[in-house]
Amino acid sequence: MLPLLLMTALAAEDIKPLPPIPHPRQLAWQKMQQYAFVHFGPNTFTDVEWGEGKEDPKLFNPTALDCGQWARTAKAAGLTGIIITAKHHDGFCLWPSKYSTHTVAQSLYKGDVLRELSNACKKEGLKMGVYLSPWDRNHPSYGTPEYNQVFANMLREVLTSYGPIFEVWFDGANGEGPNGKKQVYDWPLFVNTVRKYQPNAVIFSDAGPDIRWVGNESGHSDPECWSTIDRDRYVAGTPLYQELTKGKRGGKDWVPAECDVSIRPGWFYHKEQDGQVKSPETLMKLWEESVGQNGSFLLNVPPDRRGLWHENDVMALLGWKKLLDEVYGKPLNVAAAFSGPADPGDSALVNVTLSKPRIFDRVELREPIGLGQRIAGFRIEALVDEKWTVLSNQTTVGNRRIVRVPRTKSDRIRIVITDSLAEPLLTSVILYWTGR
Ligand code: FUL
Repeated sequence: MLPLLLMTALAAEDIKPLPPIPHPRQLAWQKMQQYAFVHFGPNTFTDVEWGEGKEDPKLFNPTALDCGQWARTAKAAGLTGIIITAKHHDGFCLWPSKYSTHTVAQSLYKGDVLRELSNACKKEGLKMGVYLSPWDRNHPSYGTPEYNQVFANMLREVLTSYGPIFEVWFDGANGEGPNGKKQVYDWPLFVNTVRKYQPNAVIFSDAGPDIRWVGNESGHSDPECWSTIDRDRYVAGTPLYQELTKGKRGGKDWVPAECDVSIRPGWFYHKEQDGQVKSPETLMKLWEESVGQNGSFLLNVPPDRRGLWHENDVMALLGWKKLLDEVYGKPLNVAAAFSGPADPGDSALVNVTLSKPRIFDRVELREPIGLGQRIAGFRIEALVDEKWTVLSNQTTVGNRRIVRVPRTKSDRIRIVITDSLAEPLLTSVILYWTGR
């Protein structure tokens, strides 16, 4: 076993990276951890999940739209950005696009929702992202080569008018348009358009290129979760999506996972789901299984017909933040508690010594992912009644890995690395008590 290196003991420039490694835009994105998704559009007013594109644009008529309310709540809940459905499958544009006649400009609400959101995010210090569905059930050119340029033009409008965009979310769905034809998407054109106008934005789809769908819409990755895949194996809308949950050990490309889920059963607001908002406890569990499993957490909170986040959703978000603060805001140790990189004779081991025995039930590990994802197997042990007891056997670490362990009281914990693609590196081992 190669020696385990503690980043506290070594300067990063002394360590050889293990390719592939993240691009700076991917590293910046990974730091955002949890952010909001907003599904909003004609579907909010027609009570469906997938509009047909034939809806009268006048139906879109929020009575009290306040993106500031979303942004203030998101900020208070610890979310770091908001990604909005600028255009869903029905083709309706939440901005007054010059390339469509199915937009806010034709609705009773005459404003520009993207402008409102951009101003609100700036005010609260949140980042803004956009979802644009290439599938368009309204646009007359959909299903012809001309549509690819229309979509690129729409992208350009959105990417040049509202300030920095941190993520562009491409939905993989590819159905029929108004003329009954499917579109052959020009992905290189779409990707180049984003790179040209927002080079710092990460591009999401089933197949990346920057970040990948996690293969489910339930908001979690797998305990074994690699930030690497072989990208050329996938296309947007891939039938191999189940592989995306774990990613691939030793994959050629750095394409980390984003875990999307809605706070309600639907992506869009439906009044009858007001009683089905996920509880703070559920949100906490999903956060642990996404951010705490080497992914990011994209939580959808759909505005209602007023154009506001519903009171029940706001309560759930703030309740979740309270739980996060109570537990993850109060680690039981600090990184300085490391006793050193090695015990003689078993070099792949980190000792954590606490000043006094503490009760804990979560152990968090972090790898310095800028140098590649390395650890492929580890064991968590604690000294209990003078015996080293195994609390958990796991595989990957990545950016953040939060491991649920049995309630344990101890002042000595050790991490034994059992498998690694290169010299294993850890920046932190942190203990928490959740009582759950
Ligand atoms: C899916 C879409 O079809 C849903 O309507 C929703 O937008 C979800 C996030 O992605 O592919």
